[in-house]
Amino acid sequence: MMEFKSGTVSIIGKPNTGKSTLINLLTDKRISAVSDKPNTTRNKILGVYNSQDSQILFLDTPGYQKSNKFLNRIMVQSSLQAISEGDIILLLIDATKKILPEDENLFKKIESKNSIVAINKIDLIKKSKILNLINKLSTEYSFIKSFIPISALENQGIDSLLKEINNFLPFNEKLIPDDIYTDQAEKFYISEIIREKLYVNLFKEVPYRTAVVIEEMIDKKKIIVIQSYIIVESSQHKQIILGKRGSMIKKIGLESRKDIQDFLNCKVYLDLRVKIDNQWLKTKDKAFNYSSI
Ligand SMILES: Nc1nc2c(ncn2[C@@H]2O[C@H](COP(=O)(O)OP(=O)(O)OP(=O)(O)O)[C@@H](O)[C@H]2O)c(=O)[nH]1
Ligand SMILES: [Mg+2]
Repeated sequence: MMEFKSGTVSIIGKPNTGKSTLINLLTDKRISAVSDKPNTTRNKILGVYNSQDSQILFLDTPGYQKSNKFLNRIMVQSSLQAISEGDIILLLIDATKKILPEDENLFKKIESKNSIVAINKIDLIKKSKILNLINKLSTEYSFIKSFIPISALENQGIDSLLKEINNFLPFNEKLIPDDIYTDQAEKFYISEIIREKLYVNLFKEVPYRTAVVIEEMIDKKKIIVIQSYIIVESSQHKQIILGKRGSMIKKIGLESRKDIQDFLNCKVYLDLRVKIDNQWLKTKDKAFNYSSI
């Protein structure tokens, strides 16, 4: 019999490189919010991949970007923590973007680990460009174990990626039972679904200045009633989220309810309200409380 392997793989990278898209694909679940806006993910999020001979605990992380704001500092901290927790580091790079001098910082952070680089979004560029990029990076960062071209959106290169991860996984027992695919409370994932809809539907700075709180979930046998709040800083932002005659909150509520129902596999009544708290991004404790798990 083949020996079982298991371990933790931390997915890190700059904002918008496709980390959450990849973890959702790998775990076959919609566990992490995805949007076309950078800095969508705010927390370290676990998703479990099970196969016959391995179990991989993937950690999705907030895009790595230095900033002095409370919220961004909390986000960077959780990325750094994920680097220290990973048996393997999977650094995601967006194939369509230039590698900048400041990116070296991120490579430096993973130099002492078993690190693999996945070049994502290859569906958007020419093969020759991908090869050039791999040549350049492998010369510059020779400590990287391998470079794998992938498309998380179109499910390309994922088998090669899993094979490469498997090479570096330690021989180990199963870490968690098969039916558990995450370590977070349901409430957290439900708040992530609503946050995703805010990012997808709202523009400019508005989604960045919101948080979502799930106050209560009541199981009424045939339906789950969820009481939730979108926290905003100002009445202007509240108006934007409500939209003309409530049309925007209605859209966000409908889209969220559909995904929450799929997630919980149960009918849901979603009570979604907007609450103003003009201090939430200005107070360290509040930014932490509304954003941490
Ligand atoms: N064309 C293409 N788009 C992709 C691919 N992977 C992700 N995207 C898109 O890239 C955008 C960002 O994806 P996310 O998964 O939210 O990226 P992220 O790295 O988690 O971003 P943050 O949480 O903000 O750090 C979304 O619009 C995705 O649909 C890919 O392989 N190809
Ligand atoms: Mg993300």
